[in-house]
Amino acid sequence: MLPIPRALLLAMALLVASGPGATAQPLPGPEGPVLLTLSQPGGQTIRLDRAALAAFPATSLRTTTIWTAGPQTFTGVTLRDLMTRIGAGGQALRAHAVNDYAIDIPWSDVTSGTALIAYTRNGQPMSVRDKGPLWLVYPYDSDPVFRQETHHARSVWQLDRIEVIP
Ligand SMILES: Nc1nc2c(c(=O)[nH]1)N[C@H]1C(S)=C(S)[C@@H](COP(=O)(O)O)O[C@H]1N2
Ligand SMILES: [Mo]
Repeated sequence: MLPIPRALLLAMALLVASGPGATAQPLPGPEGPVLLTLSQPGGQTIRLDRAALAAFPATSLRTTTIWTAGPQTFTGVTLRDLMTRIGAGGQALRAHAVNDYAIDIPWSDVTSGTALIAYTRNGQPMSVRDKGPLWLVYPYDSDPVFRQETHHARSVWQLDRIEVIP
């Protein structure tokens, strides 16, 4: 067998790594408590701790909600940024909460970038008692559509698991 130069092997490995699934790169495993588990049919199950969530592009959203008093600043990662990063696609997402509440979120809420997985509210991490540590929120003040029952039902607090529905 002919020896293959190391540099060529490295170049080949890089090509594979940046190939067609360039957005679906492996994420580092969790070191802290897992806040969110993502599962996709036929794909890997991804467990994200706070550090992994904070490593995604952060989005902030200022809005009032029916559950809080006065304008709130939520910071987190949009479903769009998260799904793009893991290379996931489907019809919907099924979002589960620690209390076994679950609801389907149509993919249009992913692509629109309006659904935010918030990990802080007014700059502070949210306790489970305070609807955390993750709360799926929408820009309620920006459009009456977000102030209807449909989007209230999608506003899952104590979010802990998301399943991609193909
Ligand atoms: N974790 C969790 N999030 C949830 C729910 C729930 O039971 N658990 N109910 C949803 C529904 S159906 C609606 S309409 C609103 C209800 O908010 P309310 O209980 O303040 O009326 O929250 C949504 N988010
Ligand atoms: Mo509801």
